[in-house]
Amino acid sequence: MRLPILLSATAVVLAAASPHAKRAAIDDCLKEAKVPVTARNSTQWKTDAGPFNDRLAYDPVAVAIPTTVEHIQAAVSCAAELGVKLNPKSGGHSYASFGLGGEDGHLVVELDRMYNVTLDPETHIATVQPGARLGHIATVIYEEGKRAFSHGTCPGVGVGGHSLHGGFGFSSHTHGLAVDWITSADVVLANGSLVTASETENPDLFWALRGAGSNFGIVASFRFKTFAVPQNVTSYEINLPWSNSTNMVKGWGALQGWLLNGSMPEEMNMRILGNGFQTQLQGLYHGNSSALKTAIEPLLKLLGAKLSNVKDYDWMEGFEHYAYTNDIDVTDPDYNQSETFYSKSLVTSALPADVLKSVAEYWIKTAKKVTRSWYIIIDLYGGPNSAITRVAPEATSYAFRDPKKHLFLYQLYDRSFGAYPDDGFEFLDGWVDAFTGGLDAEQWGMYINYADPRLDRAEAQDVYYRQNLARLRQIKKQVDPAEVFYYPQAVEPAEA
Ligand code: ABL
Repeated sequence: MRLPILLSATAVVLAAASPHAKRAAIDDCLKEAKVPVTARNSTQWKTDAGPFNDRLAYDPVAVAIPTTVEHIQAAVSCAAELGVKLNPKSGGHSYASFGLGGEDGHLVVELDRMYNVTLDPETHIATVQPGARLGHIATVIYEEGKRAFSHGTCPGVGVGGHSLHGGFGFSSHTHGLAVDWITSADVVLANGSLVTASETENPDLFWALRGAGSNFGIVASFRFKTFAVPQNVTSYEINLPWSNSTNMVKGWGALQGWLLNGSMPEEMNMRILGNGFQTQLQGLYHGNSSALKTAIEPLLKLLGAKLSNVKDYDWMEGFEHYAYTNDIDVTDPDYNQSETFYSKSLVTSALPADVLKSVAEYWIKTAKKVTRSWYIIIDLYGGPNSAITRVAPEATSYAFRDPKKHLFLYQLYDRSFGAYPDDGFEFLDGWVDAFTGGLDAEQWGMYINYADPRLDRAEAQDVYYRQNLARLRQIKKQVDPAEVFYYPQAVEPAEA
């Protein structure tokens, strides 16, 4: 194994070298170490080096396609030695293309050939390779043992980014974030070594991985606890009569009060979905439709609204419902979904009346007039019965666990068909300002799984990690002082 080299002679020379020389040096190193790579200009290169967000295409210096842990270690050692920045790419769904480095010239470690998932029949622990996609994991653990974990709605998203930065989905109010189910991980560090991280082994690293993982190493193997799938789940919708800002303020205020006073049962998972055509609640109840109907009745009264589209499902049908596809078990290395968009996120406390008003007015007066394909998702994230905020705020580096401060999670998403317009950004910027303008910094943050690449590095670190940033920077200094794992919003090592 190679020792950590902070700034080797080669690295110094290469830092100033032309992209072409850098490429040749990395190619040679990977070849010598027998790490499989994707040939530049091949069809496969287009898939492996292609972004999920077509707005943000980058040109990697090389793409390694490891099939073993040793390949991952060797790729990391090459990057460290040559002073090339490196990023793991699990499913490749980063909104900011951080799996590609978020800029040109990085070594991409494309993990999607490593997607094996096994379930221990006794402990119900799933061992998961780092390039497994959420739909594949869900399928295997369901088929082998009727088990589940907190996956999101998109089956093609990779386990790495999803679970190392939080991992929210339609199980999270009931069972918490994906990050909460990790029991241990084998991690390749910047010096090429392989270590185990758990509560008892390398606990600082384990803490850092569970919220800010992409900054600290490449997980080569995850171990997840799993939960028994509920026998039934029920999907449902509630159309909201929020066509003007007065109704919206009133309805949203009532919904927020209902969430805050503990009326949302643990089994319920729910979000507001708003777009150019409709505003509705959508949910997945972990239980059957008759139990749902009883549990939701008080809310319907409060909102003066009706249940619609109620569907009884088994667990995997519930996944398919919100994935809008039956194609859940995704393992194909040619998988290459993409779209063109700008997205922003928020996590906020309960909204004071003046903030509700400015947000609702922006929604009605500005958003409704934007003709691109935008949507806003507002997850009913916290509240007294949420499994997410039951975990102690300091237990993991994931920053948003305070029952008093973290009530809603938001994804704002503006998609264009064709190039995204230069004057498009102000739309979501303005909407986010309508929230944050009336909140204190401690009442809001942002979620890196919906990364906004237009934040500068200092601001990004602050809003993603808040009170946990100082400790993350200390750990970064210990395990990756030369910033081998780097992207434009990566955690900076603490100063000496
Ligand atoms: C996410 O993180 C959301 O959870 C999904 O709901 C979202 O999917 C994807 N990312 C987007 O990359 C979208 C669908 O693509 C849209 O067709 C749909 O209108 C929207 O969700 C809201 O349901």
